[in-house]
Amino acid sequence: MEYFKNLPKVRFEGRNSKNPFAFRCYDPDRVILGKTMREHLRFAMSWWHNLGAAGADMFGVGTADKSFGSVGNTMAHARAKADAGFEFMEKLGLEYFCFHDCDLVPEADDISRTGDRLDEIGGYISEKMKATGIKCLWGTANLFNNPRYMNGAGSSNSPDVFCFAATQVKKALDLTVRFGGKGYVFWGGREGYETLLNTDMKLELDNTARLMRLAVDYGRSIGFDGFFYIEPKPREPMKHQYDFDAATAAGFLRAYGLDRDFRLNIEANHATLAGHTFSHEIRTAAVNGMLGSIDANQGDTLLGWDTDEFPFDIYQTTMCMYEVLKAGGLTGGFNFDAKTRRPSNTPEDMFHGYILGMDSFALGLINAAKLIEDGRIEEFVKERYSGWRGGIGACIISGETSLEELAHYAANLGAPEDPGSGRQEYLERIVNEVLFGL
Ligand code: XUL
Ligand code: CO
Repeated sequence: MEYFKNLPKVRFEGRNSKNPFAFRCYDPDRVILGKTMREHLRFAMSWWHNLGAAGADMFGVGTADKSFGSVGNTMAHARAKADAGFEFMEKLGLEYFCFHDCDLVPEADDISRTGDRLDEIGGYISEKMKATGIKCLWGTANLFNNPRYMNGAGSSNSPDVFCFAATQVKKALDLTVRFGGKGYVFWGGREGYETLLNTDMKLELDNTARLMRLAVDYGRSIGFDGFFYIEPKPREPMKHQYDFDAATAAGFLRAYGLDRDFRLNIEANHATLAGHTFSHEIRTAAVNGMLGSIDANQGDTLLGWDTDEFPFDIYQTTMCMYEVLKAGGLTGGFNFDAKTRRPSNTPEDMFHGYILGMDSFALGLINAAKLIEDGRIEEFVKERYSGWRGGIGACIISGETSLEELAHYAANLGAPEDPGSGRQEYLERIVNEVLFGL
């Protein structure tokens, strides 16, 4: 059965195309800086938003029909979602998907029965993967929806709840390995707290790390050779999230000796909620040697929550790709953790969302490569720090000096050399020149 009947396979047609169901920038085979666009970008469909989210918010029920011709909360619906999902990915040329356990099947009352359902759908999806060549970018367990996680999962006050979380992680890892997935994500979900008055923060942090360590040990024992990822997020659902931002997550991973197995999955909307730019979070992950994967979306700075919009802001996609290219690429890919707006409620809108997102990142990649090839920005930064490549700067970097020696040096100088203008406006104009020929 065809689910998106009146919707065609989306192909690259170039900048002159007026066809709304064609890519104008995403040309998978085009080579940019030595790699094809498909290799640079490795786009993934998020099972939850695309096949699950019907637009419900706290003021109203869903507006989109995501039943795919069958009744919700049944295994028949789970299979219909898989069928529709693979048709969608094939039509869009998406080569990867990402999933939570609970996106794939309805949860049963008994967790072992949910596990059986996951095994069943796992077989169904594996067949489709074989038939289409579509791959799994990463898997994860939903440790935030079920009421048992109201006080956290790994960070719950209850060891029983911890064991339920462990059961879900084990099964989600089994599935990820079965799908040949190269990533496994921990997003903090309910790992955080509302008030210190009822919270043992140290125990909660230690236990969150314990769950991750157990996952690494189990994953490696069943042949998972990819990366684990933490996906930082500052707010929502808990007031204080333990994985606040990239710097916090990097410190956490080092403190608990998890940094060999983990990288970070940076999400644009989470970055802005943390009061950072998307590029800041990517750069922070990269300088910590932890840049892994990206959840590609966009927030709304006028709204204080995670709106998960399809990326549209070309400055953001450009500066994201600039950071990614300079960091040497991702271990993962670009997962569209994004959904259409509530009034965009038709199947066509699902296509428009992905076409917008994929073209926005493709253009970001093209622009970022131009910025790198232009070289003026990199050159400026290099020159700005040139003092560190010789003289006293090189001495400090080599560690062959002391505070006394530096104090003596400064006293003899009288005044430091003018550190020079930061030239922000000049650099911003270069960005505009490269983007728009301004
Ligand atoms: C929540 C979020 C999640 C993670 C996976 O804000 O981004 O969908 O990506 O659990
Ligand atoms: Co996400």
